[in-house]
Amino acid sequence: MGATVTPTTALSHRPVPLTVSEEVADALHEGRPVVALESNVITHGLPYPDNAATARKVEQAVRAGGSVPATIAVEGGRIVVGMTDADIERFASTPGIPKVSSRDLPVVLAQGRTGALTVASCLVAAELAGIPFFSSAGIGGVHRGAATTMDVSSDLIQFTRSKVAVVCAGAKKILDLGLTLEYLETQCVPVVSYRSDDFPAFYCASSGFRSPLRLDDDELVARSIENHWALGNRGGFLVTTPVRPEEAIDGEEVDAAIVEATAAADRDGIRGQAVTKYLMRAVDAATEGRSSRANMAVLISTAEVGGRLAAAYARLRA
Ligand code: PSU
Ligand code: MN
Repeated sequence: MGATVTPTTALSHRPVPLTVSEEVADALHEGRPVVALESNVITHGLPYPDNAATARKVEQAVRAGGSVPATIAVEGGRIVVGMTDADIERFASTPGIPKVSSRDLPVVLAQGRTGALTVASCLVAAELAGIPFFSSAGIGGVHRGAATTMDVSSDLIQFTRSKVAVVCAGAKKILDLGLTLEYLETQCVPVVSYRSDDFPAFYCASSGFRSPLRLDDDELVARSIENHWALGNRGGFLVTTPVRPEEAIDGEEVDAAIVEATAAADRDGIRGQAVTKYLMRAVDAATEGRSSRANMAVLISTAEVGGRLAAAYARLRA
């Protein structure tokens, strides 16, 4: 059972249908920390049953970090904040649930449909629900070859719009991480590496690029986020934490597979929303499942850091 709340934004005339689970609603009401989690990684990121098991472990990791998890999806035209275990199992095992990014959200809601939310659309939902923290492993970014394809993930654009702090393991290794960092700089999105020097690359500990900023102390991270919003910024704040060394993939090992997969995607005419899943599956096949095992591990370890940092932020505001 969940509480039904109907928030309005300045521009909307009719409230967005939003159901918040009782546990999440209670935590928010009492000022306890909550971490929002996406559902597209369940339906499109990993195969069944690994996706369901990982989603549950990600939620446990958020709890281990001291926060309440809120996995978010759209079900029958309502945004659901705080999916149940049964919801997660159903999303994980039902083929064909569509990937819903920010721009798809209004139509999917109007049609009363069901969908899995990406990082971008999850940030929209988190902000509506009043959740200031979100965690995922590899965010979307500027794709390799974007100079001709113009493929830039909506995740990056949404960081400039939603007041939600994002804890992640950098951006996906399949992307052009130099250009991704340039975009974030241009758009004034702070990028802080937590307890490391480098901007990580998802299941690889380093992208080969240093992070613009490093902080080692939870309270300093929390204060920086608070300052970002106190300064009047409308958008998000990126905190990165690298994959654990024992769970990492060697960058060079996976790079040849990525180059090959990117060329194959081009040959096969893969475009738009389908690109990311195609590339990830191709790299996984080439690495005999090593990349998805590392993907699962980094989702879990990142979620624990997200739980800790959200807790530090809640302590500041207590
Ligand atoms: N993180 C993962 N696996 C994924 C994704 C993230 O470990 O599949 C998904 C997220 O939902 C992210 C999306 O928002 O990939 C980015 O897709 P695109 O590049 O089409 O914007
Ligand atoms: Mn894209």
